[in-house]
Amino acid sequence: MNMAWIKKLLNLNTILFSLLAVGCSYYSLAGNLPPGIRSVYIPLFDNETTVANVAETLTTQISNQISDQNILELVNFEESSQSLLKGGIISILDTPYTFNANEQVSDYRFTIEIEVSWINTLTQEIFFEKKFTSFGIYSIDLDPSMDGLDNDNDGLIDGDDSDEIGDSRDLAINVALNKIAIDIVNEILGTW
Ligand SMILES: [Ca+2]
Ligand SMILES: [Ca+2]
Repeated sequence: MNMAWIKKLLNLNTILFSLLAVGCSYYSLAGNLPPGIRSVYIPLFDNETTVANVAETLTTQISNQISDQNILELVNFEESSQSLLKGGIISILDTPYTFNANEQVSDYRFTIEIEVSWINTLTQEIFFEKKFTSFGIYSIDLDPSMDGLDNDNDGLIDGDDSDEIGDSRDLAINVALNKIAIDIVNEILGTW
């Protein structure tokens, strides 16, 4: 590698580092949450992609996680809620993941990126504003019950896992959305 390249790389690193630093100071809204945030209103997530129904499923999954974990009371109107959790789907991608012996794609990876903010409705203070990414793997030829993949990453494969049934892409989407809902709930808990 010649010096010019090394210099370029160093410059790139500096830029990346600065970006990260800016990102951190922007996102690091630590400090203590004002006490008394007990409720949340979650409007339907925006969908900037052309993939149908994902925003609805995502919003439901997040609401279910919050209610299952019993961390905040779900409220139907922003006016009567102490906080607002809103967001949107930025991108959805289906990309080749593994290839067979003939160099044809055998498994695809479904990737979703979303942006979420959690806001105090009274003061407009932003508790966090963050991007989340999640994915699920699916076979295009085989049913999830016989694709040799641990589709939902729970350690059980195919016939040993009663969850690995149905349309393989739908399953991958559900797995990805469920994972992202858990990440968001953890982020909310981490803010405390
Ligand atoms: Ca499994
Ligand atoms: Ca499977």
